[in-house]
Amino acid sequence: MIPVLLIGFIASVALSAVGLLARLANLAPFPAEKLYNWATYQLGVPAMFQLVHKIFGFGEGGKIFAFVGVLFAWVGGLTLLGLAPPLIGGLVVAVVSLLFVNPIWALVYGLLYIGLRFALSPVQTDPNRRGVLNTLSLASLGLFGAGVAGALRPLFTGPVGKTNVTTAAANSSKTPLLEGLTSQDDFYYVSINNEALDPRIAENNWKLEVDGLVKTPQKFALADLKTFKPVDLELTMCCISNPVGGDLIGNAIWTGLKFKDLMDKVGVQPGAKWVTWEAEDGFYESIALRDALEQDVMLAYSMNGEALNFKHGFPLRVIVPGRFGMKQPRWLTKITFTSDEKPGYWANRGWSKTAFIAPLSRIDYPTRGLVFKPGEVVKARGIAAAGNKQITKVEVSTNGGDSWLEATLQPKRSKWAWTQWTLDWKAEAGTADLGEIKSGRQFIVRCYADGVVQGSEERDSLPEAASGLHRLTVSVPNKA
Ligand SMILES: Nc1nc2c(c(=O)[nH]1)N[C@H]1C(S)=C(S)[C@@H](COP(=O)(O)O)O[C@H]1N2
Ligand SMILES: [Mo]
Repeated sequence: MIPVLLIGFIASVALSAVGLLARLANLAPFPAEKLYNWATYQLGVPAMFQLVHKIFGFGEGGKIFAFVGVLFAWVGGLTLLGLAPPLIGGLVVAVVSLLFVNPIWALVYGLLYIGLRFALSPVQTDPNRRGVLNTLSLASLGLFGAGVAGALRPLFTGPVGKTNVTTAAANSSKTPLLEGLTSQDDFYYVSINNEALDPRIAENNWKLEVDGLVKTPQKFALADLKTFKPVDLELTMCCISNPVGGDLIGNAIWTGLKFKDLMDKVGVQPGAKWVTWEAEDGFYESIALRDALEQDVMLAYSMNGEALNFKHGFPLRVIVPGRFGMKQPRWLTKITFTSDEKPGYWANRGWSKTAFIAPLSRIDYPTRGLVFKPGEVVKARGIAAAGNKQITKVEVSTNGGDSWLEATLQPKRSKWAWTQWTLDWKAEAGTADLGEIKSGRQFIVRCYADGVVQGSEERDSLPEAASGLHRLTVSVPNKA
């Protein structure tokens, strides 16, 4: 028994290693990857995606939907027809569902699975099969429970995060957002905590403490902070770990007070050179006082006219224009003025200390793999951002970089906001041989920041943010 297992284990490790080496040396494709591509195709994922895309217009989300939907349909179908052990089916569904951070999906798929089970399974009388069916029911029930719990959670979180905002730019949640803004619900989320463990601060129990090299250390309730003159700032926030073309980036109008106004109130002493921010979850960051003043740092309590929700930092977060998200603590509890620097949570773990946003650009449409007819007009669009530099031009290539077309830039409302770009391209059959997709067209985008072209060198996000150009391939089949 043991030797067989051991041999199997050694064999699979060796096979994987050989496969990986061959792949790294560009000798042969990694078998697992090949298998994945083949299976994806055979199971009908691309067809399902095209359908989802046509009906709902989803891009990346549609792919996940198609992949998981198809997987579940197969797993569920095979299981219920008695062609695969229900335990395996149930486990696959459970694991894939839980991989979705949003438990609502677990509910949706749980229901689907239960529905399929009843629709497809004939009345079982064979006692041997009853055991497996029970396992299946238990798995479905577990999923269903997780989904219900997730769906009900907002009911128990209370109204604490929903205070009103007073500024003119405030949008009620019913008013559609201005073009180019990301809603609080859609805004990306990154945290050192598990989301369930993020702080949920009650307004009554919270005060912002300001001390260190100041004349009068003070504590401010949220209501006190709202007596300062409110300012609105439209600003794009991005995580330093955002991959090229990734979606850990969003743009919102932040409302709060100027950090400078708070400084004037507490009276900063001459020896103060650094500001340290501390947050409820133990996160901390710092910035040179000079930079904090130059760069219009603010303390925000609202986002697109709504109070910050728990996820995005209720009651107060720091906004540091031009820097990555890691410089902008949420759930702020304490500000200390010091003579020395206290490097931040992520800086202490090898990430950039200054975290300036480097020029980046992204293609939002078309998404990878879309199919166009020759002559069809493709309305390409995307975003570009460069922190404290200005986007002066965006160029798009539809032929893998052989030539570049200039995109149209949308007017911006704020120098700290991303620039949206558009480009109409009349689809032509591809000429480049891009492996699998013979008539593929490779789209690439690049931006210019203060007149300088974005670097194309490819680099991972640690420690200074990812670099490289966003590229993706669509297909334009030749007329038959
Ligand atoms: N207190 C606290 N603030 C934090 C973090 C955190 O984990 N804890 N993460 C930072 C990082 S790395 C990013 S990218 C942004 C993300 O903010 P968002 O989730 O509201 O988009 O918050 C920053 N502020
Ligand atoms: Mo981040």
